[in-house]
Amino acid sequence: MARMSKDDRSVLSWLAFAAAVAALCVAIFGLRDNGSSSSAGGTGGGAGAATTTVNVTLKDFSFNPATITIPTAGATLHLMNGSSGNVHNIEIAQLGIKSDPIPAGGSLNVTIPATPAGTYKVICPQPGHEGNGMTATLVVSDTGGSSTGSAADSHASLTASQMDALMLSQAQKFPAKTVGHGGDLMAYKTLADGTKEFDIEAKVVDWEVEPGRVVKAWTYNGVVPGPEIHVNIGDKVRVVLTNHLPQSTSLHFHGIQVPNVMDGVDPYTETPTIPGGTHTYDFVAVGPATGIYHSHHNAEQQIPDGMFGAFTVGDEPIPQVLKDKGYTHVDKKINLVLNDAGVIGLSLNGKSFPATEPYTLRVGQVMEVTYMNEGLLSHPMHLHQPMGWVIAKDGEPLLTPTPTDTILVAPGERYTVLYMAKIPGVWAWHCHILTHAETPEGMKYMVTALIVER
Ligand SMILES: [Cu+2]
Repeated sequence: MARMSKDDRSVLSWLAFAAAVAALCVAIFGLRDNGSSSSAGGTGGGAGAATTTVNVTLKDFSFNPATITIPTAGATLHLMNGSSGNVHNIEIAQLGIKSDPIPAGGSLNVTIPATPAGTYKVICPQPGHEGNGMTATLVVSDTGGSSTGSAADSHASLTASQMDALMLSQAQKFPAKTVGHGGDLMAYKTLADGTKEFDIEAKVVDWEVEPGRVVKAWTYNGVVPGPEIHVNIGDKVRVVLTNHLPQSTSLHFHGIQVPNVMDGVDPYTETPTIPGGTHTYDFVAVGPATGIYHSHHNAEQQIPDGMFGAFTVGDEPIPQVLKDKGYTHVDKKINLVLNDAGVIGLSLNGKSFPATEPYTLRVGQVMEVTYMNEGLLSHPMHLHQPMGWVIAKDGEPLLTPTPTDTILVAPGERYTVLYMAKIPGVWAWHCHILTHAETPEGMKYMVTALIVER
């Protein structure tokens, strides 16, 4: 399959990309709520009654303010969930405080009793949210005054030109070099009877998600995503899993037709593969299919932390109606695996902007992209300018292709889209949940670019 060449990284025009940045022109801070504190009424409250109320907004994935200051006498936290769709809540483990889950748009009061002066860690205990940075600090002090603004709040006082400078600096880092590249084709051994054997080692490695942010990723063969397994329709396939993790695991072939006993769902279809153990999966490839191999054991941790990779069988056919429009062949094929949780967090193919990978096409060339969502949230993926045509859903060829410039990809879904490059330039390509794409410091997370050359 055509993969990105080294040249793709060298042709970026920064000015053009800055223009693409400007073209995003989104107002993502309309919802920003300045954390404020105010004294509630209650002057008649008895000793120890909280008379201070601090407003705290829970967002995807941060607290505002990020430093919550209250007096030792205690306080009421007025929690507001400012997310567009996620449940959040608050946990201060050292104080034994955990709120009920708050739906998007909802609010809740939590009372913090009289507490010794000190610093306490605040998190959102929803799976993956802490790993995505949803933490804050509770400062209990009688000298600190009211809640201080978070780092994010300080951007409200940035001048326009200061913010522009930060954004330009961030854009110029793209594509940033990081150690490790996932999703390349996996090599295989051919056995005497023609079976293609793929050997997979599940192991924890250091993984650089963005420059300087190195996490303990749970991986297949040491990369995120795991290498792509690609076979032809009718191939005999053997996958040998060796588990070097500190937990048991199992390997499921999501969207790939296999006998039940090869489905990788312990403890139903097999016993778990224990640390140090191996498990062999054998089946004949049915296709075309566009799937994912991933863990099916403690999946809420193992998958977001990195245990996923593309599994493709054959090629998705180009519908005749698109051939008639000039989409006669595919020049470049890529998978974009989406993630938003665990230690990896918001990312495309295991990397977060500016470490994401740009892709290059010449005018008239056709790129086949398969979006695969292995995260916990849905992501509307938007490629500027080139209109795409969806040719397969979850690997099943569509009878009639449908146009798209923004496609909502739910967890577990795969969409295969053909894009034809038409107008030269650097075109931004990102998740359109704006908190997954842009910050006061510029682009971040699920953002990359398509570079169209003449
Ligand atoms: Cu998103």
